[in-house]
Amino acid sequence: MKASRRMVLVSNRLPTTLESGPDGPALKPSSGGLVTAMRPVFQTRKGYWVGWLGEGRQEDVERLLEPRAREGCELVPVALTPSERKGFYTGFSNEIVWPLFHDLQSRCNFDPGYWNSYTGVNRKFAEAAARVASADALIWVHDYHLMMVGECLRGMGVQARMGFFLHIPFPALDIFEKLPWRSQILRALFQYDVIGLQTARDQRNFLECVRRLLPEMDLERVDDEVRARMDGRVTVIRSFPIGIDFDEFAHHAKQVEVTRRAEEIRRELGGRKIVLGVDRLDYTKGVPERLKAFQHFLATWRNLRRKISLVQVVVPSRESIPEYHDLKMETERLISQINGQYGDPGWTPVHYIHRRVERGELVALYRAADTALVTPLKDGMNLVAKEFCAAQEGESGALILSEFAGAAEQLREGSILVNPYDMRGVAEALHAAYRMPRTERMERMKKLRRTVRQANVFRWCEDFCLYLEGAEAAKLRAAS
Ligand code: GDG
Repeated sequence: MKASRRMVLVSNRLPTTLESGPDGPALKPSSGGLVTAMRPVFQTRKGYWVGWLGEGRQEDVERLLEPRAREGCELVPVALTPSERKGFYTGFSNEIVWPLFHDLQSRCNFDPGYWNSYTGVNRKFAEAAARVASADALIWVHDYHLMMVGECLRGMGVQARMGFFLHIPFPALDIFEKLPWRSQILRALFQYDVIGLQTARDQRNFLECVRRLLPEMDLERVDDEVRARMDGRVTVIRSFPIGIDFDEFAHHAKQVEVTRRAEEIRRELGGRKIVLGVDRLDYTKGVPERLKAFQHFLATWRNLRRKISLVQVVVPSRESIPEYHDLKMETERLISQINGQYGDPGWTPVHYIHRRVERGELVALYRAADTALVTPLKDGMNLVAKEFCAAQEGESGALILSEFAGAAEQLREGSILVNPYDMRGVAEALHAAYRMPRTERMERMKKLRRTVRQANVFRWCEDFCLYLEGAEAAKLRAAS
């Protein structure tokens, strides 16, 4: 049956994952930035969301999804075999595209066998989307796992408007060129009507690759968008920096129980200054580098040793990949080294939380923190930086932000920008944040909050959808 509603989201994961619990299989919220961003959008727009639900039996999947379908949000699960998961997800997506697009080419495993699995699974996602998409549907495909879905859909005769949004960075030409399947992927992307990237940096890189690898493409810049023409199709390439649901975060942060919990955290940490890190376990997030910078800080400013603690939340992720396991070991080794070297019975320098914390606890941590240390080696955007600002009810927290996070383009003014590879620089930024007068911190945070409030996730979605709907919608907006 075809859908009467119009939006068909397609992403690797659905917003919920099937997991086995004490009472049998249950649906748990999925983690990660894409799901955090898309969940509020999906709740307001309704429609279909096509993605992988996790490993489970078909009858459990159907039974658990049924109540959601009645609410009008239909989740369309794509079943994958273990070997498909390995070749498509663990292999091509996370051992090739993820490290390469984050400029970490030495971590890539260019196993030629992964490509077939990637294209085969992309076809499966396309088939699932085609089953529910009506002719007037807007199909919105997300992220690096699914770059070939548009081409598959066109091959099946789907004429609907289609957009693609890349949540991770797009690399510079000399890095992208290393991808053995560079031309197939680049060409396939032009089956979409809109290609959305996070930042102007990504748009620049993408265009440089197109100019070199697809020289027949006719490119025309119109303000901040670029129109690409080939074989009678026009594709718009533009940056759409993703945001968060600011009001929801700000509202949540003001709740009595969150306020109480934030005070409790402060008390539990002995009233010391709290520096907070929140990351998925991933080598792009720069956690070991951050720990070394904190170690350098403690070694340099001896007088501040008992006055500050780092709380580092690390959410388990991609545990089937050996590199991620090694990273966990390295992180834990560094934490125990710092705590062993500097801690004493009344003070633990690094508090380590290795699990997904509840949303309320996360917001309480954001509120309790004096400084957020967000230092990815490279990041598409980084929502943690924005969430921290939204939760700063007292408006006095300091944000130390990597210049290689996409968020740095918008949050330059107000944050303390650092090079995450520069241990001394990050330690100095921590010291600057510690010493910064409250009035300056408040002024900076006010600016940050204004930016995050304005460029929120609904605005992002609206902007993207306007382009997805086509030239007519864009003209109407311009005229209004
Ligand atoms: C990709 C891109 C881009 C984290 N720990 C917990 C928890 N989280 C939530 C955060 C945040 C999300 O996970 C992480 O988002 P990021 O943006 O920081 O990072 P990625 O997962 O790598 O996301 C990224 C994003 O897509 C969106 O386009 O910004 O650059 O890599 O929302 O709050 N949530 C809960 N407990 C935790 O312990 N509840």
